[in-house]
Amino acid sequence: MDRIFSGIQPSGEIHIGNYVGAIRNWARLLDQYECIYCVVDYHAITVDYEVELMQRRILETATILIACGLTPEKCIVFVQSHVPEHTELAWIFNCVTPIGELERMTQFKEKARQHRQNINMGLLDYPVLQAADILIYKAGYVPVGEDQVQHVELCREIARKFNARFGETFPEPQVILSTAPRILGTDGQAKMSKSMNNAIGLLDPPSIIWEKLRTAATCPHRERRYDPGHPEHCNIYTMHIAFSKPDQLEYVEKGCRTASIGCLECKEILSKNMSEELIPIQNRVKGFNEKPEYVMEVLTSGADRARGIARQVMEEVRTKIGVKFGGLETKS
Ligand code: AQP
Repeated sequence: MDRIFSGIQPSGEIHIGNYVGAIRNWARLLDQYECIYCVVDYHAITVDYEVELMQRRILETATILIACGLTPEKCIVFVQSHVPEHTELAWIFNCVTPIGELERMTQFKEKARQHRQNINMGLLDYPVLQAADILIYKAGYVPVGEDQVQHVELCREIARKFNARFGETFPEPQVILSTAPRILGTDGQAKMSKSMNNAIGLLDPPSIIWEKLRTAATCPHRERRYDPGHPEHCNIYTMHIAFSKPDQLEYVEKGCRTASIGCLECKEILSKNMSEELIPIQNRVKGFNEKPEYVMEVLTSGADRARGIARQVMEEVRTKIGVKFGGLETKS
């Protein structure tokens, strides 16, 4: 079975962009691949964060993954910092990665703009650690949202450079995109993001979902109720693609183009479908919150299983780069 790796940062409340762009897709791939999913806490410390909140965020994120169906019977779920081989391999990858490649990453430029007071080395190095996350498991596939495609391309380049310098070791992983790889925020402008005030939370109750959708931006070309709209330019329609069944999708698409339905009706249908899909997940999260020891156990055994693979790959890497004392005795 081919292997998949993907990760999510415990950097805030998980939102429906994370869900339809990544997590739901991860669950759909469980039967076809050997899957390894990770809460990437070391990535989340590249921007300012509240230390007291971090542990709760890690547990909340892991709980959501398990509630979305990523159970230990079907995949490995663990926390990045519990497997130190990730950061060890990242150091080695640093030594084959040109700085210029990192400086041109769109996410780095955006984050550097957002966090001018804290443009640290980790922010620049983020994609190298991400490449190590993927390649320490020799994963062939990486299911992510569209915003991460550039990083996976760099991961492939890092694999190529390492292989060219030290011999064939790593695969060049391919991206797997979901059917909704880019959800914009409720502002209809920027990508929906944990760190922006534009997200619909995966744990939002129906009343909050409706309130956020009711006031969310729609097709920018449809100024009045009787103007025909352009669903392909409307973030609400993109969310319909993610949450609505084909017949309803057709109804809102035609209704929008012909102005036979208004944006409010379109949003009501979406709000209902979204809540219907999220409520069972929210109920499972509530159940897991009552037994946090179960989630901790899943993460502990997940880290053990992940480490079993990561240790072997690091041994191979140390040998290939010439630092391993293969059979040589050290003088005391
Ligand atoms: N708006 C989105 N639409 C589709 N997919 C998305 N993803 C994130 N936002 C959207 C995908 O979710 C996975 C986990 O993302 P992440 O937590 O590792 O980091 P991110 O992409 O930086 O997510 P955020 O929400 O924007 O977090 P912050 O604000 O902390 O930077 C990834 O596969 C991502 O593509």
